[in-house]
Amino acid sequence: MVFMKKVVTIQDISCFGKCSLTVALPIISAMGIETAVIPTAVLSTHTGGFTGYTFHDLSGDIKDISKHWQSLGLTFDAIYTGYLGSVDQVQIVSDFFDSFSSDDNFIVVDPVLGDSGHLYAGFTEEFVGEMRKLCEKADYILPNMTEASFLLGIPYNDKCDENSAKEILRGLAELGCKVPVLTGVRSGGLHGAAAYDSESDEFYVSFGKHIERQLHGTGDIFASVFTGAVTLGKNIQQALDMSVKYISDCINATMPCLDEMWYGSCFELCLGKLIEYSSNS
Ligand code: PXL
Repeated sequence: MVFMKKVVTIQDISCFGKCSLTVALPIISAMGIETAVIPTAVLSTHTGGFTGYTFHDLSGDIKDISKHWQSLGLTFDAIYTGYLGSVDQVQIVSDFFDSFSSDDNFIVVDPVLGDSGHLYAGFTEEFVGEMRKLCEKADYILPNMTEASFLLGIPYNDKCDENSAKEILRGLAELGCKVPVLTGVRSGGLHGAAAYDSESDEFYVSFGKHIERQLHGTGDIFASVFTGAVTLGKNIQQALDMSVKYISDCINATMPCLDEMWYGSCFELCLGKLIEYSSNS
């Protein structure tokens, strides 16, 4: 009998725009992992560049889903959260952690707050404070440079090298999570991510190709692959390498249609490679 690994991911559905659940679900499933979802809100598009989008809050449903799942005795190997829409919602997700976390699973918080030095539309300092508290409960957090700067109250640095990354990672670990992972780290002409295991005091880095253009949704892709990789039993270095490699594949696939694809990336074209990476141990 084959026991499949099982992840639950809690984030919004942006109906158009290739981010959050519409990215996490195909990616984690392609890695051979059962993927349960809790949609936190339904938006007509994501908020990063579209205007006039709709937003339907599903905060109340999260509690009901959680109650039903507890009555069924459901358990998960990993709990992974992304974009959350309000302060209340962060608190509800925090309660979900209390109900579903155990010694046998781990929590990944992607503290989605902003990009390029700015908060996403609708986010406030109060929301940042709440997200900081959620990070305390996580085993892994996966901020980009913008999110790290808001979480730590430090200036945004868009050319963060390995040494600065180490300092930021130590600061992020002080928020209370075990393994902070920082994306958007630069090394010469390369771009990648760095991680810090606060229990063993070890740092890890992985780099791929740098492109000057920002591709929307790559943070969600990175977080989904990283979560999947750790769920499959990969160590931190392997999970970083797999995530950075897949992001590189996505960038390469998107290059020919960058102007048309301003709102996302062509990650679908690379799912075959991800299946290969996940099955090679
Ligand atoms: O990619 C992160 C993200 C997720 N969900 C929504 C967003 C964004 C970023 O803009 O707007 C709704």
